[in-house]
Amino acid sequence: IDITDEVRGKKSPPVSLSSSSGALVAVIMGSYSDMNVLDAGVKVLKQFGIPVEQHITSAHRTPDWMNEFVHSAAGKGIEVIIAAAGGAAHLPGMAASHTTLPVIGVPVKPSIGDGLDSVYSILNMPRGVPVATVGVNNSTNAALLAARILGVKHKAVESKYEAYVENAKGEVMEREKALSE
Ligand code: RP5
Repeated sequence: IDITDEVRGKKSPPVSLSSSSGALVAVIMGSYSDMNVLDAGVKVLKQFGIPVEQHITSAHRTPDWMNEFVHSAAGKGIEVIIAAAGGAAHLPGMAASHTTLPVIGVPVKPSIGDGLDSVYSILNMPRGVPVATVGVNNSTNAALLAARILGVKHKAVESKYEAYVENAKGEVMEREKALSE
């Protein structure tokens, strides 16, 4: 669903956002190999007009850089962190332990297995350090959840989300209508 499309004559309202650093969402990943999984989510964020920055901040290979980036994120104007990792997927949880910003974890399917190890690594956090977890490789839902969170404060994002929901509804109903004809 392309929210930038005009659907049935309804045009998505323009989005005007700003923060001190420019980016409102930081997309961080454990490895460059996670990038292809995140492309869909980054595309959604851009369609919503949400400024985003991306970083490789491995919890295992570059723990000091991960700490440094996550600690500095809120001060730079970041409001939501999307963190993707696979296998022993510690990045989202470690990120959540270094910030009070909302962290959305994207479990990445490793080269071996179905990705459930990634899911459990991200989902089973100790009480007090929550990470919102989406489905395996589902960076689209991570981006949409980030948009919902931002929409509470940024009304332009909320309006975009409402347009997105209308478009999604319209697509289903058009297919439903075509089936019953
Ligand atoms: C994790 O290990 C990364 O998030 C990635 O999903 C997985 C494999 O990383 P590479 O060996 O491909 O760099 O840290």
